[in-house]
Amino acid sequence: MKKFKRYLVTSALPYANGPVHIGHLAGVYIPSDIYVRYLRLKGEDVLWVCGSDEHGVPITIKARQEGVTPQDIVDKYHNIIKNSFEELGISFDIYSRTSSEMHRKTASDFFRKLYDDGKFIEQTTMQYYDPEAGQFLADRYITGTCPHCQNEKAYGDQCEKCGTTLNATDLINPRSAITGAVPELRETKHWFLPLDRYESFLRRWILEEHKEWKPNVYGQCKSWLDLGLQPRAVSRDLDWGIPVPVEGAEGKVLYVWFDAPIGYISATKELTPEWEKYWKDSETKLVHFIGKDNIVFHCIVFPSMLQAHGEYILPDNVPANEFLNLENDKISTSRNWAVWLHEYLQDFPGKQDVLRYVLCANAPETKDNDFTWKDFQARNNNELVAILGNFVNRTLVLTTKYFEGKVPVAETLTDYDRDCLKEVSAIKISLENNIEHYRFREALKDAMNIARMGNKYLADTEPWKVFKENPSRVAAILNTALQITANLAIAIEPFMPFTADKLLNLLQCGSLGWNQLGNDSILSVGHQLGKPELLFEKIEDKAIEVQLAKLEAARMANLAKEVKVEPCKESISFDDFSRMDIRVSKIVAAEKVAKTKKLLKLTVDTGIDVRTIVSGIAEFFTPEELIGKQVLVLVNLEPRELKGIKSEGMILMAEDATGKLVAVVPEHEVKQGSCVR
Ligand code: B3M
Ligand code: ZN
Repeated sequence: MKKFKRYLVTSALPYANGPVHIGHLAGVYIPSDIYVRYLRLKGEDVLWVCGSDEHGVPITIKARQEGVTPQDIVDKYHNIIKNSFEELGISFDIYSRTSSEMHRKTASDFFRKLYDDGKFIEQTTMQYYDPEAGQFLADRYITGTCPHCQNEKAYGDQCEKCGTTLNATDLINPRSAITGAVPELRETKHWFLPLDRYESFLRRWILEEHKEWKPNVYGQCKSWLDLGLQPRAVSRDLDWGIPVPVEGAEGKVLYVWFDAPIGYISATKELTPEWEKYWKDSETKLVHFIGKDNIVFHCIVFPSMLQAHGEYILPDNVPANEFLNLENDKISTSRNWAVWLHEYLQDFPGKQDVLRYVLCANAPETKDNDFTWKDFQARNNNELVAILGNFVNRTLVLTTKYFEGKVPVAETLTDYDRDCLKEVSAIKISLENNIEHYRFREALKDAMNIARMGNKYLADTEPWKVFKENPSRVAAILNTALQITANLAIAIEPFMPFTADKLLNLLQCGSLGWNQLGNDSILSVGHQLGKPELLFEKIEDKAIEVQLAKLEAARMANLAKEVKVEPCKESISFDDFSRMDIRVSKIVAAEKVAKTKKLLKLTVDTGIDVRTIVSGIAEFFTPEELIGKQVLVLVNLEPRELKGIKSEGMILMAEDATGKLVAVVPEHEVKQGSCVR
């Protein structure tokens, strides 16, 4: 591996059209935070930049929906995102935004240089135009049916159902997302980056020189390159974005995917006057952390832009992750199927590291993965509490009990003691190797293995049994366990910085550098430790149920949105209505009709008589839960025979969002036989 002088790390700029959820965190921000914290602990020269992506059509659409300006939208979400990242301990060196003046200038100049150097082609093409709204319809402003999978809600740039990248003109039955109007084609001029000219460079650079990239990233690049690259428009007809900085480009802005990655450069400029060292010197290692839907932009489009510009370095790696699902379903902002970071922080105060831990342990590094609240609870209770917390607590409590919280002297160490301390050094090598190859789940396991080993060490040496006869042996054991604990504080810092801090505080230690990891005498004899305190607490079922109920509410709301309301029937006279005799009745007996799935035989007291009704509700009710229930019955419906049973009347039911039948019942008990009118 090439040795670099410094690092520049970037993380995908989140769109400022909604808050951040656990999918973003697991895919991009937690892994990059771990990586950067690790580099900092090692004393490397590293900058980490990020910021809000504030341009693009989704933001203007959201603004329209809410009746506010795009600036209002980005201001609102930029703040929510920025604050919640901070609270989770995501330690960017700068979190900027693409609506900043610095960015406008940087992106503008970048475009202008490519323009002046003749790197674009100008083309007049036919684009959809909404005659009612009086504007061209870019990307998500146009919806229609996907020609590949028939999804009726595909966008002008992409079908989210089958994942295909589309051109607006590919859509069947195109509609304007603004007015619903049928759009018409009109001529408009745009600037295109001819990606085909960079194909051979990209092939060499990625396919030959970066075979070490993750298989999911390498594979996606290869299939794009094998399909052949086309020129891509880098401007749009839109009134939100960075104006195209050339003559005759009124009403046109830079395409959001042209300006957004330049945001990495603008943010670095904002951060330090030495920004060029990080962007223009081949001794800088540039790493882009992104999600899989951004691969093409970071591996094909942006590198072509950088190459066209000529002054910039290219990324050394683009460790993209796959997607995280939530309770077996795709995370979706529009369906509110997500765990939102700012809500998590409210619901679980002080538990930042639990989320960081679970999302790293379960990160979608090689394939899509699933987050479930049960797993969240189990990992907290069985791993953080039972392994990490337990080891630290036992060590500190025993030291307090036997040695007044002072690091005891280890006069003689056994081979086993020494092996355990040595094992930390072995773990360190594995941990570093895993982080440097972007395998954060494995790296986290390594760190936790130190705690696992510590627990085993205490269980094997049983200091609580030995103390009476051999206190000096216990001193050696606890000295060893304390040295392991101090090492643990270093190893977990990149993953769980809050816990690492707490632990250092319990040990009454200042911060420890990465080079101390593997040191078997970090804590000197006689050093006074703090008062033992638990690092983690159990998460009870109740807290998990609250979260599951939230999701269930979202699921029901989505179903309700999908249910089509039947059109109104023809009107009837009052007489027609009065001919129906509906009575409040009580179900007094119920049983399944043999050999049927759907039918229940009900005995019903209508107040007039007691009769039999056969009802097709067996899938929704057990006989037991019906007995004693008051319902409404149409009593003068012509009797009919079902499975050989005479049925006299019908019970009134409504269908809920899931298609389940629910009984229509009086608000409180009324006399059987009361008329409904
Ligand atoms: N805002 C897309 C996304 O959040 C986009 C990333 C830009 S990175 C330069 O998925
Ligand atoms: Zn599709």
